[in-house]
Formats: sequence, C-alpha cells, structure tokens
Amino acid sequence: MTQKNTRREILKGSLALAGLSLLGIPEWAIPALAQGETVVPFTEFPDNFNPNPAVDRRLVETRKINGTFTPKDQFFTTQHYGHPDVDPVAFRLKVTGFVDRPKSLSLDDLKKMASAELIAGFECSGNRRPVQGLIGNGRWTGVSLKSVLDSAGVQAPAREFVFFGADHGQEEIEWRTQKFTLDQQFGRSLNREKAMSAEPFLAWALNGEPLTKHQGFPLRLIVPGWYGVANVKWLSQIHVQEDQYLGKFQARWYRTLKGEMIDGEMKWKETSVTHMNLKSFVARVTKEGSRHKVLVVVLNDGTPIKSVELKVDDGTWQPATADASTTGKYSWKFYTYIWNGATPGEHTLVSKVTDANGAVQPTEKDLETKKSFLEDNSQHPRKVMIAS
Ligand SMILES: Nc1nc2c(c(=O)[nH]1)N[C@H]1C(S)=C(S)[C@@H](COP(=O)(O)O)O[C@H]1N2
Ligand SMILES: [Mo]
Repeated sequence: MTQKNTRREILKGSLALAGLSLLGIPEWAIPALAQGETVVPFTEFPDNFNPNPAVDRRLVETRKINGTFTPKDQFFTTQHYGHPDVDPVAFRLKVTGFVDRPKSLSLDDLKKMASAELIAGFECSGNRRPVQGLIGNGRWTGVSLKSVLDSAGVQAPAREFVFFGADHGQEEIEWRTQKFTLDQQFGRSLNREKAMSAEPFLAWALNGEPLTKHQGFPLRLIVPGWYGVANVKWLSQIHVQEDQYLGKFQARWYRTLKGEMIDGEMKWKETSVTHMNLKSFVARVTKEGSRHKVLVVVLNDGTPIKSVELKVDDGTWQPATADASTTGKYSWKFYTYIWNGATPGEHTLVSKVTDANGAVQPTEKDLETKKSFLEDNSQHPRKVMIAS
C-alpha cells in the first residue's frame, strides 16, 4: 500500500509539472517519450482505469510501453489464489509419478543443470478491449523443462504432465448432485508431446533478476507461444501420470465455447485454451510535431509475421513497419505506423496482422459465434482524439 501511494504521489508530482492533467490525460498515463512527443488520448478508455485494481492484480498501461522488455514492477499480474510466499532455501521442485528417478530439486540443483535464456511475451487469455493490459514481454533465465524431465527419466506409460503451484484455495467441486469443498493447489497440465518438446522452460529470473513474488518466485513454467494460464507460477511439483488431468483451471475455467459450421450444421465446440491466437492492437498514439506515430503490439504462437496493416477511419489498409527491437520467435512484436495529416477530432484506428501461413487476425464479426470471452484476438478499433 505504502509503496503504491508513494508511486502515485510521484506520478502526481511529475504530472503537475508537465501539466498533462489539463489535457485530460489521467495521472497514470506518463510514458517515457522522446522529447517533444506527447500521448494522444484514447476516448474509448475507461476514465477511471486503475492499473492496480487489487493488491494482487496489476495491468500494463499500454500507452506507457517504451521498451522491448516489461520491467518487473510493471509486468502484469493475475492469479486465482493470491501471491504465496515461498521460502527459497526450503524450496524443492518435486518430480513424481511415472519417472525412473523421482526428484526433489533445490534452486541450486536446477541452476547447476544449465542456464539458458528465453525471450517470451504472453497475454492472459482474458485480455481484451478496451484496456488490453494483461500482457507483458520478458527475458527469462532458466532451464528447459525437457532437461529436468530427462534427468528424472520419463517412463513409457506417461501421457500427462501436471504442474502444481504452491498456491492453493478452497474449491467447491460439483459432481452431479454432490458438492465437495476441498483444498486444492493450482494445477495445469501438458500432454507428453508438448511437455517433452524443446520449448517449455522453467524460469527463475525475469530480465536478469530473480522472479518477483508477483511473477512466481522462485520458479515458474513458461510455455512459449501459449496463453498466460499455462505459465504456472510458484511451481512446486511436476506429477507425471497416465490419465488426463481434469482440474478446475485445466478442464473448466480455461476453455472456449465456439460455434463452427461443419457440413452445413452448427457444431458447438468446447476447446482448451492453449496457444495464443494471432493478435494485434493499437497500444498508443503519440504526436511528434505535425505527425502522429501509432504503436501496434503483436503477439501470437511464434509463427512468423507476414504483415501488419493499419486503417484510419474509412481509409484503406496501410502497411506498418516492424520495429527491429522486438525480434525473437516468441517475443511480442512492435510495429509503427506514421500517420501524417491527422485532422482535429475523433478518429478510429484499427490494426490487422497476417502471419506467414496466411492466417489473418479476425474481426469482431468473425468471432460472433464465440460465446465465452476468453481468446478474444479480434481486431480492435481504437478511438482517439486529435486536438485542434
Ligand atoms: N500458480 C499459479 N500460476 C498461475 C496462475 C495461478 O493462479 N496460479 N494464473 C495463471 C494465469 S491465468 C495467468 S494469465 C498468468 C499470469 O502471469 P503473470 O502474473 O506473471 O503475468 O499466470 C498463470 N499462472
Ligand atoms: Mo490468465
């Protein structure tokens, strides 16, 4: 609380100096900008937007994004049971179930195995308009999941790898007419093919520093290219089993209900939230002299990006330019569009991304049959106000 207040005080102070509040820009909107560059307000944004709606929740203010990697004190944070305290000295990662050599690994044991780096961004599958703040990009340090599993010796019947966090809570579990209230750990699973692939990563550092409590100290799983929910924080156990894991956050909460026409018939599909869908959105618009600069953020499952385009009002799609600072298969990507001749008043800016396989970011209309709100990767028309 104290920390937050202090930060707010500082923000208020610098705002008063800059006089931005006179322009109607709320106190938290202070991106570090080039000299003479100012932020153009989004008129669709909630006036009362609060990037810290609760002690254990933080959203990224996309208009403040000013670097490839999201700083640790800005990285979004969301989870179901709050932030548990894990003692790093007593910490052990247990590997149990269908393995030849069950493990109980300290942080040092893990660090001795290898130390690799991974650049990966992700968004929560619930990230959506108008704020789009459940998103971040990091440089993670850790060891590949595969090397830990190989050292434990995965046995033939193993089909499902369950990742438990140290966080837990009381859950009411319903089965037909029965109800049980039970204490449960947060758990998520990967199938054998995914778990044993080269990508999944066990990270102990973000941007070169130990993970913060918010981001899963001391150890978390990162599944590059997948939605945030796969990235189990405060990882304490990997249990290898034969049966599918059907825990609440695996089988019930993180699924998408969507209609699909197959052979002229509507099929209602319920699918698991896994890899990120191709998405872009206008993160901020700034004014530099007489021209405006539109920053577009792109995230997907790692498929190379073919193009990003931007449309102003009823104009034609115009190409945006890739920013060289955001390369790397699983990094988020920045694109910029220079908007010349913007006229005073309200305008709508919308971005659209196409990947190398020809997949195109859908419109809101295209996602009409998606009933549940997760996995909203639709094009997001941003409303901005150009001052006269
Ligand atoms: N142990 C644990 N890990 C978790 C969660 C959780 O509730 N418990 N929430 C998941 C969800 S839904 C998201 S979007 C990401 C958020 O990661 P971040 O807080 O580092 O941004 O953590 C995931 N990992
Ligand atoms: Mo999430």
